[in-house]
Amino acid sequence: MKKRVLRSVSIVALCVVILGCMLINAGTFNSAELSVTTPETEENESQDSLITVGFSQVGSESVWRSANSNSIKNALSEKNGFLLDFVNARQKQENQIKAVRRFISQQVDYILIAPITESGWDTILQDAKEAGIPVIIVDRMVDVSDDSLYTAFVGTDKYEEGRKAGAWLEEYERENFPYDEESEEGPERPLNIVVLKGTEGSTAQSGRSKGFEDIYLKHRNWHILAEIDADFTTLKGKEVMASLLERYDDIDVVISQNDDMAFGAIEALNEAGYTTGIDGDVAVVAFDGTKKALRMVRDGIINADVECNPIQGEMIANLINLIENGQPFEKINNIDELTFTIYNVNAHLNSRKY
Ligand code: GYE
Repeated sequence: MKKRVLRSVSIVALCVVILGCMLINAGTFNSAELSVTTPETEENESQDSLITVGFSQVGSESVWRSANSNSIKNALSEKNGFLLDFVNARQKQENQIKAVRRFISQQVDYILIAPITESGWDTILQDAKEAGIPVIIVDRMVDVSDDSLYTAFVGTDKYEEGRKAGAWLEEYERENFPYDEESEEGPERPLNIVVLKGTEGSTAQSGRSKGFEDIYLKHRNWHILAEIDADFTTLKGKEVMASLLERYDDIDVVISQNDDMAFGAIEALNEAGYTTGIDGDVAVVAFDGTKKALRMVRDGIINADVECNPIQGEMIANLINLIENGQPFEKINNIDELTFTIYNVNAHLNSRKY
């Protein structure tokens, strides 16, 4: 009997211990829950102090574009005080308009747009202005009736880049086909050019075309045989170059409005039996200055590469901080650039990150 009583007592005691443990566990669980809640709240609070930025990027059509996206994502990071909503427009303006409309309805603090083409922006920019949201145009420009529809621009001078390509070609001609009074050749010798254009209607296309054309018009013996849109991609660059080679067998120079199209064009030229670059059959001039292209300049496969600097994130972050603090800022911010040839490329190749 005593034994039974003892057993019951010990069972009760065991239950009490188990129950106690459960309660303690429950307590611990609660305090654990609490400790989870606290940082979350802190996170919300600290997120509230971040500057919210909606960014509509062109797409992912080129090496340049990836470098540009990474630069902006790194500079507009949470650790730098920003909350970035990055939207890839996949080369379609309608996607850009949709994204910007969403940014407006979410009342972000700033809107960044890298516009695919220049036209078609007035209405949506007017909406952003009425909502009181500053808009920073990145990389390419917009063509609007009223410049107050955007707050500032950060990018590069595409017209100047086009002129640099023309200036390089003038020098190339002087070095390779010196004027010979005896032989009727020299500047009279025709120089046949084909242009692989970037996305029609984008600043990168129109600026580079116009800049190059202004030099081109000074030379009676330069002939542009064809100018064709290859949308800034390697695939189209190759396709377009192959079709040009079916039509012309006397191309002296290919002007490719970015590196990626040049990679494709060089492949097509090689497959058709042509060599390129220094001492090659066809001279190649490209734009952007990506690492892969600079290696090809070093190896004498591309003659000249006009730099277009995609590292724009820091400049954008600085600009936003100036606006935030009510300090003066420049409306148009262009980044300085170089032209790479075999003579200077080695000094820049190692430090190139993209
Ligand atoms: O040259 C090209 C890209 O707008 C400057 O767009 C940019 C151009 C760049 O895809 O590679």
